[in-house]
Amino acid sequence: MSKTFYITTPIYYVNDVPHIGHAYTTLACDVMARYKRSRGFEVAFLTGTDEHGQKVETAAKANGETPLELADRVVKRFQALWEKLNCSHTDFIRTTQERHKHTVSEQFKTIIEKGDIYLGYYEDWYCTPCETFWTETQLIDGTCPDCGRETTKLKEESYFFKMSKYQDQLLKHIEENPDFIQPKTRRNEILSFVKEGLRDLSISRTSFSWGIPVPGNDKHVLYVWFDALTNYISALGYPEDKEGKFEKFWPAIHVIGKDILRFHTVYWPTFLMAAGVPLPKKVFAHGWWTVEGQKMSKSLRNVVEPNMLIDKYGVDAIRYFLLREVPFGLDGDFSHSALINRVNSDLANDIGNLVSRSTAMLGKYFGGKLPKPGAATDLDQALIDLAPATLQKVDNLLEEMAFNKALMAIWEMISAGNKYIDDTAPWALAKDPEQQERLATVMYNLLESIRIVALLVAPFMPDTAAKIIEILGGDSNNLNLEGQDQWGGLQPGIQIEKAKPLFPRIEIE
Ligand code: ME8
Repeated sequence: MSKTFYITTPIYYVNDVPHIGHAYTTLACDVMARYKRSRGFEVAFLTGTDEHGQKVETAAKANGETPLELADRVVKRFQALWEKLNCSHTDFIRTTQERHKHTVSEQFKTIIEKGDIYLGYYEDWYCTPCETFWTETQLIDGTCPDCGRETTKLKEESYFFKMSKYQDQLLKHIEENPDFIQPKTRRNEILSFVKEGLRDLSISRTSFSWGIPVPGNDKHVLYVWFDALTNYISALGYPEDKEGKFEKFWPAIHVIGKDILRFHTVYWPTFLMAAGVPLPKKVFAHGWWTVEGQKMSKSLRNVVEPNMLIDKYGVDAIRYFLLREVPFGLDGDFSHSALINRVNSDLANDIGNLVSRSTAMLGKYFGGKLPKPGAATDLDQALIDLAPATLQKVDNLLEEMAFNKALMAIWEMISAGNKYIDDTAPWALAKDPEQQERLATVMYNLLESIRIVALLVAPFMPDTAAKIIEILGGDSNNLNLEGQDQWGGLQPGIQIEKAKPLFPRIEIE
């Protein structure tokens, strides 16, 4: 049976332009997608845009354009950023696409035919920016408990989804599948939310029109979350599944920010239960980035613009920093000084120096021709054994999406390489004619450990990995671990050029 892997980002609202938070989620998914490919999986990696709803309608009106004009304009910015960030998604879904609208309508029809959707009246406090209804008791001083903004009382005819009916089934699922919601703190949060009791959910609106019409009653448009969440299966061609993608890839792993946890772990699973669709494998909610200690917001004018960062520091530096700096799942703070420190110490110093020192010495002592290694001493064996141990560690850590720990494990191998140089002192061996075989062994081991490091960092820093593999005379189009992760991949006799610095040091302005 072929190994498959399906990972998704949230679909981003088009009323905002992409910022570092969006880039973070997409990047995390990209690393997982690349890693799984590297391990021989067939990967579906989905991202896209959420284009319906009152927020988008309002933003478009304010700009004097139609909602679709706004969406068409902003979607390009997301697509361009993902390209610039080197994201390897296999599909990009827009909720205004026919394929999506079709699946959403079918999903509604299935659930209403089952008797789990009914028509009623809705009266509650509505927060337009969050597209969420709140009960009187949930409000904080009359404002939205999530964003603190004004809410308004709305009464409208609405279709309701019988979410309450699925409370026990959902609770059971979460309890029986400890990995379903990650990290653990988020799981506990949702467990207590569900235990408090689920209300039926209003899933249609009559107060605006920018959305997917309710099948059979076009006075109503579907609630934006009923619409948006369905993207994860509409992209696979559900329900007809003409191309067999649903059969092949579902269920997915959803990566989201902590802000949209409830939608993904309560609403979405209960919709799926009602429709008779298996639940996602896992929902991982990561933390939020603040900027220099403050919440990112347009009004504070501190929104970190990823394009600018990539232009200034390079794409791999950004990719590395975002996943190395903060444990995935916790909140983190973005600052230029932290970024510069990481680039200078981890990239310019650690990995950069390892590659440039090693290739320079090979040039100096062997004219760049990789020698054949002799017998391994204990010191050599320790470096050689570190490779399978690190590979195993990284496999396990990435299974848990512990990106920062996986990078730390790789960096232990990089540090071991640098220490190996200091311990073996090739410059001293070079002076001693009796030590030429020893020097050959040292040089071979060093370069071979760099080859494995390059394959390990490839999902995080694909350009850098490709550069290193090219320097080592390999095929930079094949950065797969599968079939290449055994010690001894470099063939003695190949010619290796001295590497140019991979990451120039950044001087602090
Ligand atoms: O919620 N730090 O879209 P959205 C980290 N359309 N991540 C952040 C962040 C920050 N400061 N700010 C945003 C929506 N994010 C819906 C999703 S899915 C069916 C529908 C990331 O454009 C994080 O992943 O508001 C968050 O979940 C997402 O952007 C919200 O994007």
